[in-house]
Amino acid sequence: MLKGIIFDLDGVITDTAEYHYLAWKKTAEAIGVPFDREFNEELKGVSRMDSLYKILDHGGIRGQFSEAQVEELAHDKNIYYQELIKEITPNDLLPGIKDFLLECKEAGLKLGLASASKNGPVILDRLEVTTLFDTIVDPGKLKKGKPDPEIFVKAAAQLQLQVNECIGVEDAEAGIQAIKGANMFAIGVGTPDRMKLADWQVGSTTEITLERLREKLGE
Ligand code: B16
Ligand code: MG
Repeated sequence: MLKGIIFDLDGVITDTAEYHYLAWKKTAEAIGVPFDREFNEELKGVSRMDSLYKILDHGGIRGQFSEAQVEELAHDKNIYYQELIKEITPNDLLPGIKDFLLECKEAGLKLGLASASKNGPVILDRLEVTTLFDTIVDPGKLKKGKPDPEIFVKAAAQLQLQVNECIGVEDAEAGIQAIKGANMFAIGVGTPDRMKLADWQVGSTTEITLERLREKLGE
C-alpha cells in the first residue's frame, strides 16, 4: 500500500537545469571545453564532481588537473550557480506540483526528497515548500550517486517505510534506474523515449494526480 512519495528536485519540483547549464557552460568554457545543451543532458541528475569529471573527459583534459584544481573548478561552478538560484521564487515551482504535494499531505502520505543537489534545502526554502517534506536525504553522505538506488532506499528508511510502500518521481534516466533499482514504482517526467524504464511516463508534472497514481498502482 502506498505510504510515501520520494521526489527528485531538478526537473520534478522546479527546473534548475537551466541554471546548472549556464554555470557549467561558464566553467567549461573558461578551461577551453566546448559546452552545449546536448552535452548538458548527460549531466542531469549527476553529482557536481561527477559532472565535472564528465566535462574534463569530454574535453580530453582530465589528466591536466590536480585534485585540488578540480575541487576549485567545482567550487567556482557552485558560486555561479548559487548566484543564479538567488532569483528562485515560488513562481518557479513546476506546474501542478504544489497541488500534488498538498494532495499527498492531505491524504496522510509521507514525502521525501532524493536530490543529488547539495543546494536542495536552499531551493526548497526559496520555493516555500520545505515544511511539506518529512525528510531530505543528504547527498553528501551517499556512497554512490544515481543510477545507484542508494538515495531512494535511504529516503524510504528515513521516512521509516519499506521500499514497497514508496514510489519515486524522476526526470533523469539515471534517476529512473535508481528508483527501479530500489524496487519502487517510478513516475518518469519526460518524453517516452527517455522515460522507457518508468512505470508511468508523463509529459508534464500537470498530469500527476493522486487519483491517477492510485489507478496506475491498482489501489
Ligand atoms: P549541486 P537532481 C541534480 O539535481 C542536477 O540534476 C544535476 O545537474 C546537478 O549536478 C546535481 O543535482 C548536483 O547539484 O551542484 O547543486 O550539488 O535532479 O538530483 O535534483
Ligand atoms: Mg532531476
